[in-house]
Amino acid sequence: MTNDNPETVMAYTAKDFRSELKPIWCPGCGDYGVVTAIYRALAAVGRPPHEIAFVSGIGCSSRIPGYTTAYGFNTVHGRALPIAQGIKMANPDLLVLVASGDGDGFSIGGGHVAHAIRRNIDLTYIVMDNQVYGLTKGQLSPTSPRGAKTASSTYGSLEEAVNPLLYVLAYGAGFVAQGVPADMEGLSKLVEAGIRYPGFAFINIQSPCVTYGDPESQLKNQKGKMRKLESEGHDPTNRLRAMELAQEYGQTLYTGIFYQDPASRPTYTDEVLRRQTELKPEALPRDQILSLFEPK
Ligand SMILES: Cc1ncc(C[n+]2csc(CCOP(=O)(O)OP(=O)(O)O)c2C)c(N)n1
Ligand code: SF4
Repeated sequence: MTNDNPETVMAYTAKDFRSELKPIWCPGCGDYGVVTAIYRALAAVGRPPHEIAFVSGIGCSSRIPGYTTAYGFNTVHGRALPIAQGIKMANPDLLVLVASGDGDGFSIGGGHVAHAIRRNIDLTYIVMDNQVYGLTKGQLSPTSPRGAKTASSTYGSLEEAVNPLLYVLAYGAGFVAQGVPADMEGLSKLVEAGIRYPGFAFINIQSPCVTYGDPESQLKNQKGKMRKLESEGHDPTNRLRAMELAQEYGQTLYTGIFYQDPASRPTYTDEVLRRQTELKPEALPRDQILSLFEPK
């Protein structure tokens, strides 16, 4: 099953996906660029807002669903993925996007990532990785580099950072990419490619926190630092090479698609639907099942 529903692919502009809610991020926060890239990607994909569900956890970055015209669910810290999986399973035709921060996604919610990946649920998982807890005012996050001085590591972090790219590749994610808001064109295309990928797609976005983040990682420095995988001649179907490149996380700012599985594996939803048809040909159609729950 893919994210495209040809019956409802129409012409949209980025504006159609922008809600009336005005973002309250700090001026200069990378998340402004991320939401703009998402508007553009959704316009390119062409599904109407009412066919899209956008789920998030808690954090500055998790405000994103509210700034779009899609159905939104700002859930609880770290639990965006389980809820998004349930939404997708109950509504296989919905296009489901998930937004997290690095804390939301790889600290409190880290345990859920592996399971969403191994089930290959057709979700686009966007993590705004600013290497700090922004919303709670600048504590150490799982992707903060060793030595990072934050509100909760005044003398410098003693811990190694989690590598989100290597983590999802190790669990077998079929689509793994990294982008930066400073490269709006490139980031919009990555988000679009992630949405179009028929399975679990992960996009790590280095989205700087201007208030508590490392001054070196800010937007103005991103263009000079980024190295496009495409220009480096990387073959995105080579998973082992993708893992080698992913080891550079925190040192080299690679952008683009690290890995895209050329053979599209069946998603969990595909498998369930197939088994329902093959093993239970006598199963009731969905509307008849729902009618059983209606009050008499
Ligand atoms: C169960 C629970 N624990 C802790 C918190 C406090 N809390 C809210 S957001 C957050 C971390 C935010 O960091 P991140 O996920 O990286 O997102 P950012 O704000 O940087 O975008 C924490 C610890 C909470 N809301 N719920
Ligand atoms: S605290 Fe950081 S992450 Fe949160 S809105 Fe401000 S700049 Fe963005």
